[in-house]
Amino acid sequence: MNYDGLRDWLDKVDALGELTTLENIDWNLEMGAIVDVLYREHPPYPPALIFDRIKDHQPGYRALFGHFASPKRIALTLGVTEEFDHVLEFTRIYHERMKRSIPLRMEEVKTGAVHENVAADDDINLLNFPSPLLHEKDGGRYIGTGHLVITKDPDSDWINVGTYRIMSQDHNTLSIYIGPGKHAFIHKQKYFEKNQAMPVNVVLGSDPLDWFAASCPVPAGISEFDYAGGLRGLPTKVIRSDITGLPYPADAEIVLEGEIRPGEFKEEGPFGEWPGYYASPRSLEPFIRVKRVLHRNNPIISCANPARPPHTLTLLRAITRSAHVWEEMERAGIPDVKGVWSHEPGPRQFTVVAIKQRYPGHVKQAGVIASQCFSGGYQNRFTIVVDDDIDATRIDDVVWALSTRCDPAEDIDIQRRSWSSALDPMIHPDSKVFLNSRAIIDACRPYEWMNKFPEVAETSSDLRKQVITKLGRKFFGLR
Ligand SMILES: Cc1cc2nc3c(=O)[nH]c(=O)nc-3n(C[C@H](O)[C@H](O)[C@H](O)COP(=O)(O)O)c2cc1C
Ligand SMILES: [Mn+2]
Repeated sequence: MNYDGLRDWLDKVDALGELTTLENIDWNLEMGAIVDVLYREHPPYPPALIFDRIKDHQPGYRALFGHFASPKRIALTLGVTEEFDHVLEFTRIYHERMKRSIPLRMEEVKTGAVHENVAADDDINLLNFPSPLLHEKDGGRYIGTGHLVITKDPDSDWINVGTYRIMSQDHNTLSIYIGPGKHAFIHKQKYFEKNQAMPVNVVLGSDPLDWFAASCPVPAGISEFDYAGGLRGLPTKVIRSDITGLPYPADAEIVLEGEIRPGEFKEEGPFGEWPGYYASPRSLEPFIRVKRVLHRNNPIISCANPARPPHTLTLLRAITRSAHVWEEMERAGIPDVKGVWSHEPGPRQFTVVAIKQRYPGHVKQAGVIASQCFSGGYQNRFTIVVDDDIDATRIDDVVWALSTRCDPAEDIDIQRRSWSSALDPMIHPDSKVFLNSRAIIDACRPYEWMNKFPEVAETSSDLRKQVITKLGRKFFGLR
């Protein structure tokens, strides 16, 4: 293991030169604007940001942004020590790691640092934590944007951990938006069908690997805590709440224990979201009644700032979606997948798959699976299949393939009534049906006359080596 918990992780990120601390900043729009401008302007990998001495809040009560906005920080989190100099290479390493690691059952312990402070019932004041008002048109302060929501399937032992946005309401209630089809949504449906409240734990600040797992499309039935344990090579240490019966990590910064009751709603949103819009209007959503709060001394809340891309989540989303789609394609039996890249400005929505064509129809299979599988299906819009000489991460390469190996009349298929979401800006605000259409684009050389396809006019690899040797790698901007 590369690090031990969030605080050690922060020391290691600092040692990499990728941590900046800012003091005396206002939670009211200033934090959000600083993160937004930095993440849009700073090429290519901005630092992680810690805010301390936040206006109106106790010194030491901190907010962290940008955990996963550099390959080095993601590598630290995953314990990747292999050298890589290309983001697709890193994605392949993560994919291999995912395949090799078997989920490790979480391990129960009795106590942890999170018990340093406990407040129940009337002593609860969630407004003590420095949650930001992130965007100018947000409907409230979002305390949960980089957190864990822990729920249990009422019909089995499955403990799910997901990230679903949470807006502060008052001293002890929080609105939560869980999209249809998400695992906590399915749990909630089951409790509510029996007219029961759903117990829930919320963790605001955790080992970054736990959050990484919570934001990944881990298959139904597998706990993200166990998935994180598998990646870490050590089980996630959890404490079982005597209020909710649900686990929470022993090294959490802040834990909120509570429940969501059927038939109770409060207004939630709007919120600037990952597609880059205030996509869904203010609407009635369920809320969490918090019964007890646990926190470490000087707690750190973990935040994200989704907005017009690029933002704090775009690299994470691109890497995780790409690796999980890659895995699902292999599991579906698609041979010779050479690269998958869900492009940063449209993670999930714009996915490029590179294959080595082996048989007629291979391209279509690859495109349909990539655009409809669990990891790739949610709000997908364009899936482009390219030959393996195309670098799926390079937009100029992809546009070249589209422009020269795709005949729109023949090579674009449209799938209708597919899994979208309330955050899809193309769905009319009055619609309650979150379906979209999507294009699957074949930008490969036609299989049946591939050998007669014009030859690419580029320097051969022997001649390339020759000139690089002559003038040196530096001359060509190569490392
Ligand atoms: C910072 C962040 C915020 C997110 N917010 C939401 C949200 O508000 N609602 C939602 O349904 N999904 C949201 N997601 C996506 C889910 O966390 C993601 O799809 C995850 O895989 C869901 O877990 P599940 O598959 O166990 O449902 C968010 C993800 C991240 C990383
Ligand atoms: Mn899940």
